[in-house]
Amino acid sequence: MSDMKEIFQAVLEGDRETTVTLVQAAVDSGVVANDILQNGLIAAMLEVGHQFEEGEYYVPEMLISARAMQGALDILKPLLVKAGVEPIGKVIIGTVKGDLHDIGKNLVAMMLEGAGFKIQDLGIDVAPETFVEAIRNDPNVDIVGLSALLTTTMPSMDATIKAIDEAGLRGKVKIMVGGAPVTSNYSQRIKADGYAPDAGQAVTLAKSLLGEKSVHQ
Ligand code: B1M
Repeated sequence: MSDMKEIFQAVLEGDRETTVTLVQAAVDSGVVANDILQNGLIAAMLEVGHQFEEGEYYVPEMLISARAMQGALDILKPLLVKAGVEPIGKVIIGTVKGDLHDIGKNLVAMMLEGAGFKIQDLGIDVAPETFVEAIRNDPNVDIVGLSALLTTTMPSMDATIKAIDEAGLRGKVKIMVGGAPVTSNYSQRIKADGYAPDAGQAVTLAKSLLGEKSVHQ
């Protein structure tokens, strides 16, 4: 557990080099990747957010902590993603327009990939029309995943779903949404097909949406 405290502290301080060294050491000594993720990295990012709310941290501090977390995720990715799995479905994922947060979205993409989904990651600040084009260009896409971390960008999820609808593509894909301010209620309000609060539950949801999709087609 002291490993976790040190990892937590290194991310909180935005010390990328120490974070990477500690995470590699924890992996080498047999600590499970998910423990490092939940108890070290995600816990630290929650604290970073808390410090920001308290006015103790500003944007630069959030940014360097995010870089430390990203360095650690590069180490964990091969452990979270199984290589050579036959794809069970295709997911297009992105952080919606106006929003630059990508750590949670990357984590969801990683876990989905680990569960056997083929992923097309459109990145951050993705406009509704970019999602529409990506769906139009790929006959094999099953699920579209929208991530938002800001209350001010949640309406971009609504706009994206409406754009997919207006393009006549709504019947072709299932849409799942997530991100810290997003709720199940909001997901229903904007007529998404499902909401997941974290990356683990995003995998369960994606599998169930894939099942629904094959039943209805
Ligand atoms: Co920003 N930020 N940020 N930030 N930031 C938050 C989100 C905030 C909650 C901090 C706070 O006040 N406590 C707050 C939002 C308040 C609100 O609207 N409710 C905030 C703010 C205000 C801002 C700015 C406006 C600050 C400013 O400029 N004044 C600005 C906005 C920029 C923009 O996007 N236009 C800003 C900028 C930034 C940085 C760029 C500095 C940096 C992001 C770097 C990056 O992502 N590469 C940053 C960071 C790091 C954070 C916090 C500290 C950490 C976010 C994170 O990575 N968490 C965050 C505080 C917090 O969240 N408590 C904060 C770890 C990650 C694993 O969790 O992303 O929640 P999360 O993802 C989870 C689930 O949400 C879910 O699964 C993931 C894994 O379990 N999930 C999905 C996510 N997407 C999903 C999709 C799914 C399903 C599940 O299906 C498709």
